[in-house]
Amino acid sequence: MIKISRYKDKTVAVLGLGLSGTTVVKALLAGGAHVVGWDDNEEVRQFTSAMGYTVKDLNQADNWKNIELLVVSPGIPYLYPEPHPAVKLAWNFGVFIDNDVGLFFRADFWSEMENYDVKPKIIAITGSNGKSTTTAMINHILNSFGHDSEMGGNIGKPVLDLSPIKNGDIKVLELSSYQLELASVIHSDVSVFVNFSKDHLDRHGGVGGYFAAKSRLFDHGNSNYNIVGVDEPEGRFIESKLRREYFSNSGLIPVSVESSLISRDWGVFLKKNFLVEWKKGRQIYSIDLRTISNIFGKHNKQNACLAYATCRTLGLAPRQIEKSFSDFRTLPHRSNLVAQKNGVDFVDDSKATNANAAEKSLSSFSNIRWIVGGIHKDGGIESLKHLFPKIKKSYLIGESSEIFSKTLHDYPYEICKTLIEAVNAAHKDAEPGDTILLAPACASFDQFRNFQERGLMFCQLVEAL
Ligand code: UMA
Ligand code: ADP
Repeated sequence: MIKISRYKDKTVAVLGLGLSGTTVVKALLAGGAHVVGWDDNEEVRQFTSAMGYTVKDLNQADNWKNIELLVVSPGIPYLYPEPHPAVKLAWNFGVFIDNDVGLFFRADFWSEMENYDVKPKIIAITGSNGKSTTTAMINHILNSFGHDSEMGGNIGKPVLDLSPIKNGDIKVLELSSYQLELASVIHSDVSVFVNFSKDHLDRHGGVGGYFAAKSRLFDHGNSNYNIVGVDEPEGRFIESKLRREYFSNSGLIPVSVESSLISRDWGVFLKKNFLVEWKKGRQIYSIDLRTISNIFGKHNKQNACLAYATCRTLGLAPRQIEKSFSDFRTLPHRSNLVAQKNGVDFVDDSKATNANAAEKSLSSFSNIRWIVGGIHKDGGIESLKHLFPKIKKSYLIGESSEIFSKTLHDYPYEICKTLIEAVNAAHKDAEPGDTILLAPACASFDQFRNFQERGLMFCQLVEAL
């Protein structure tokens, strides 16, 4: 755990006591702060009550005396669709607001950098889809080179839960739009922009707000190196902005899986399934990604190109990066083949929580029986219409069933309501050669605690067939 000492003897309020909130409480208590905590869920308050913080309802103005700082959890609405009442009170009382990421970048070790022989490094990754996989790949490559590298952030380990920074450490941080929106300070040695598609629009007041939150990582002066996926206009906008601000290309590596970047000083791109590193008008190295089974689909090749480019800025050798790709293990619930029964493949892509992510797995398989639905995002599955002809049948679950049935109306579908019904129905219909694919294109919260629970239940149901 990373201790936060700058609030010693001061009172800090922590809103939301989930993974990040409880870690903030521990980090502040260890640093000698008085911590006032609140979660709107009573069960959570009871569950965490032994941690040593004082429970106070932060929705009540009377409870705001002497509070120096409010730390807000990423899942709590800050501005849109409606600011949380405690956030409004903090604004009214002029209380400084931050989150765990801002506290991480304000921790003591930043002022002690000159004491390290080998300066610790931070790599920060954001984007719409592929953040976790890219984060895990970078961390894997660094560890296989013998670096002391650790990953955290949105990937599931709160940043303050990482081990204290030591000489030569590398921390690889996945940062979501929720985290970037609010962090008081952000700076990294290498920043990575994976890609961009619409997500979380309700929380950011639309696509502009969502992009503004993500692009905070690329504010002038935040990073020494920037690795930017340029296959969407938003990536090209960031690339152009950085080039303009620095009057130089030296710290910038654009990455593409759609076009050859031979016009750039330095670029990494995909050409006929080969990863190509291009620098100063010549090819430096290439890797045949067809031979690496864990890097399947164009989306994973995009993640591999970004991870490769990131590691090159740290001076790692191309041949060694290539070698470590081959023993990279994909994270659970990201297009994993979980079983093969009677010639039918079962694939768990529970992490496909939006249409863009689901598109990648629908494109990667054939003879698909698609389990889809939950809490749908803006635009639903309209953008996937071009893939409907290749889907044998869709099995609709969750809140979105009715609206998705309208989008799918000319194609075979069945409303199943629950995951259990969907797995059973798809299994009953399936023929050898089919793939039963859970790629919901939706958030899970109508029926599950999170995407992990949804994915685990799918695996259990499949095992029991
Ligand atoms: N709560 C309130 N009031 C509210 C809303 C929530 O009190 O109005 C409370 C809940 O009762 C709950 C707590 O807040 O007890 C939950 O806080 P949280 O939603 O911020 O969740 P954490 O457990 O702290 O997990 C967060 C991230 N969650 C979200 O951003 C929603 C995790 O990302 C992250 O792994 C973790 O911090 C560690 O950094 C998850 C996620 O879904 C995986 N991220 C989104 C995504 O990837 O799309 C952005
Ligand atoms: P994130 O952390 O951004 O949600 P993950 O690596 O966890 O990303 O992958 C989430 C889902 O998105 C996976 O289920 C996969 O199908 C899809 N995906 C992975 N990488 C990419 C990518 N580069 N582009 C688009 N979709 C991707």
